[in-house]
Amino acid sequence: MYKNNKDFLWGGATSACQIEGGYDIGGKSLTISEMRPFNPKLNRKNLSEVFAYNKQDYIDSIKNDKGLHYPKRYGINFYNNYKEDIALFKESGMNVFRLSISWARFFPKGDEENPCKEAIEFYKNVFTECHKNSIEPVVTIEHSDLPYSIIEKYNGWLNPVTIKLFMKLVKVLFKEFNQYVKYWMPFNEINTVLMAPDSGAGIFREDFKNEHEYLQASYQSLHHKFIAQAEVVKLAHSDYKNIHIGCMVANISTYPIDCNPINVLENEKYQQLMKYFFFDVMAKGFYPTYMLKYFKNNSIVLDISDYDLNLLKENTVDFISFSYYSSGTMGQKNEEVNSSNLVLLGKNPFLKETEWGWQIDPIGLRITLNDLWNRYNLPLFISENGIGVLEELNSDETVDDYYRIDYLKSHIKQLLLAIEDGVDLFGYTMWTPIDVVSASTNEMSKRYGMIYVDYDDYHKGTGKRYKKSSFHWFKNFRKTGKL
Ligand code: BGP
Repeated sequence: MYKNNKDFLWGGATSACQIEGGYDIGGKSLTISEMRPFNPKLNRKNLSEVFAYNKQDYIDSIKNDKGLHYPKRYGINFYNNYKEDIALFKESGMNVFRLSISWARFFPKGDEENPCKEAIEFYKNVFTECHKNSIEPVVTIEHSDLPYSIIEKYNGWLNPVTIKLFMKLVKVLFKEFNQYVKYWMPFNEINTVLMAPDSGAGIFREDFKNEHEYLQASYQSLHHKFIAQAEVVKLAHSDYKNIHIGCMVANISTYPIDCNPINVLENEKYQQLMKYFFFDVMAKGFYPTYMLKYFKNNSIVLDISDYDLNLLKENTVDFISFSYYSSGTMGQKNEEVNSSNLVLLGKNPFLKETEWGWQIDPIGLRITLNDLWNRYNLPLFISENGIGVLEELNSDETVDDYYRIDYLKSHIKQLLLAIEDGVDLFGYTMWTPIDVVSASTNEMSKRYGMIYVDYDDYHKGTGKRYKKSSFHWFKNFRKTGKL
């Protein structure tokens, strides 16, 4: 179904809370991501600082924001600017735009009887605009933006009631938008529940007696997300045969630091826990043996019913999607660097790294594609790939982002080689077509886009859009097929 090259989806990805703004329009409530302030003193390379918020910080952000700035409430004002942005996407040659909807726009309290009309109208307009510009919208349903009302009232994803609230949202989305959107991903980077349980699941360390309880609650919340994911597949397969459901996992790629079997084994175990587990449950439909062993060895007891096991088995995904930014190494006596915004991994002497310490590894993308295709035999979609850099607009209103061109070019080259290897890949969305607020550090100045947006970390600026060199490069690539 996906093999025809002219139908290959080439484009870019974003998320609602990083672009939309309009945080209180149409009765919208706050989401967990919109409650994290920008901290100018943050050490960008230190992940523990990046994630150093506690429950009280979030609560304070509603009642008393102490003059702090919350960049995700403003995004890049896509809410009002979507027509111009989508026109620019078309001009760049994009034929796919991955975006997410904001749950808190549809059900601000989480459990209302009916959805807000403004939300339905807004996304209908956005999807219509995409189609007018020959762009296929691909939609993520929850992208790190659980409504805080659901956390406050129900304890987020730890409570199985949240599955019901989520399905209520999904029913509205499928009913209203199934004619506009063919490809859906229920969750962005579902594995972030374990690495950032606050934004991934809406649970906070302070609410648990110890680390063990916190970890167990994280796995239980993850299980509820797996169930919700399977319920979405079930609904689509029974009532909406025209749509396809994919899973989305933050791909954590690691190599053993050397060929010492001890390190090779350590790497294999790490890959099971941090990567294969998630794909296995959603693509194969069961909890793998290595995970059951892990739970047993760590005294983690989960509430999983026979209904759940059957649901997972019967409702596996139609395609697999993942984000890919970098890779790292595993093994003993290894110097640690950031590898993406989620985990610390070992340094690889063969790779260069970005300003944030993310190691750049295009060949790793080809390895990952081959690995996932051979393991699951499901169509693949690369839903995020890109480079974050501090950039300023030149006096002639351009940005010469040759490093981004290099990054994208080298990764696209490897994905084309993977297709030659026989991998069934049907789409690639770079992160991002346009500058957005950074997910982890909340900075605007960490820029990923082919289009520069004139806002600073405090949302000061004109909001005007400017084409970077990468925009022209991508446009030419789409026109000529030449990298
Ligand atoms: C992924 C998220 C995105 C995105 C990207 C870059 O984990 O799905 O939302 O922002 O990482 O991360 P950051 O913005 O932290 O540099």
